[in-house]
Amino acid sequence: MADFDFSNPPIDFSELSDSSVGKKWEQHCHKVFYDEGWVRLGKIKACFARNYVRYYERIRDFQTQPDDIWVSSFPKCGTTWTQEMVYCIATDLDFEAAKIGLQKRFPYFELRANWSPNLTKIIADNVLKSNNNSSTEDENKSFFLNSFDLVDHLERPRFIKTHLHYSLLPTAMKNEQSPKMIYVARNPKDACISLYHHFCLMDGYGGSLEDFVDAFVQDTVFCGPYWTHVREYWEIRDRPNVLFIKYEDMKKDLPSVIRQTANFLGVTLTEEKVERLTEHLSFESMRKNPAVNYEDIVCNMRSLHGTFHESKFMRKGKVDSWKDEMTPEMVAKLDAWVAKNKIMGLYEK
Ligand code: PPS
Repeated sequence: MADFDFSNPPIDFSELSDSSVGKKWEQHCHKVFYDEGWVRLGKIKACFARNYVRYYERIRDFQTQPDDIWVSSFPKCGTTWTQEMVYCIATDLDFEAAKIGLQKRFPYFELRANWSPNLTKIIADNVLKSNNNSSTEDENKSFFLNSFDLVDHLERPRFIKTHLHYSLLPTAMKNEQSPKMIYVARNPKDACISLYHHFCLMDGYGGSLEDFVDAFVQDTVFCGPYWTHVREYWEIRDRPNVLFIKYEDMKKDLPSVIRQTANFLGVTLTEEKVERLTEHLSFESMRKNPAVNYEDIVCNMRSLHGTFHESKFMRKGKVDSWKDEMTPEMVAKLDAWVAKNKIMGLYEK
């Protein structure tokens, strides 16, 4: 992989640093995490770390199993919440099994492609070796080092998380006979503020919120463009193997979304179980649950980038938290961008 030929890539890509906002984004990203810089991939110009080009074919040709269950989302849109809901429903509320870290029982498929070979080496040499607790080490090793291998070797049914745009998914995920997939969407302003804090906390992003909003509306953030991401899944929402849900609906009426998801997965839940699961999935409960709150991973990430950002993975867990921090100028930029791109029927009537 280290001698990969970028002059003859399996997918077209261009440099993110070709635009001034893209260049600024790269400057604010921590060099330990993004030493190879960023690219725009394919026709949709998806914004990823350069390492994705190396893994493009491995992702495209990935073999699915008919009973796989995938959860997909633009980052920070309720992925973890949805994963835990799906896992608990599919296992008929096996809370004992759910004590294992979510990253192990429901791994992040393309994580390996996020991190450059250099970062993977640093993690292998430092983070994992310095972990005294050997069970944590076992649990985290494959998660950190090779997500594709981890997913390949999961027991069936496999639970798989992805942030890939629909058009970048494995070919085997792209038809009505593909495994079941639940997509969770969140309004773009909350996704933006949550991703900003995530990038500062986990990846040592050094820009201001203002810089981040500029990058977000110009689609030069991790996993951008936001609208293409949501639109591609919105267009396939009626396929029998796809369920499209919204973070805001989970906040408003979680029991209903639990029932809808159970129905989609072909599981019958008693009302008592719906109630127990609603409690298990409450923000307060998930915030203190070490199997899903990622506090161990935050700790590892902090030790890598060495900066301290006052936040948590389970940060606010509410709708419209952008109102707490965004200035009228930032909101105006986002509103103009929303007006240009909005998807009728999703957040707009
Ligand atoms: S990631 O890194 O992309 O997988 O992040 P993701 O899980 O998609 O999104 C994290 C945000 O979801 C919030 N969250 C919840 N909100 C309400 N209830 C529950 N149970 C819950 N679990 C996670 C989490 O707090 C992040 O949102 P913000 O707005 O940052 O708080």
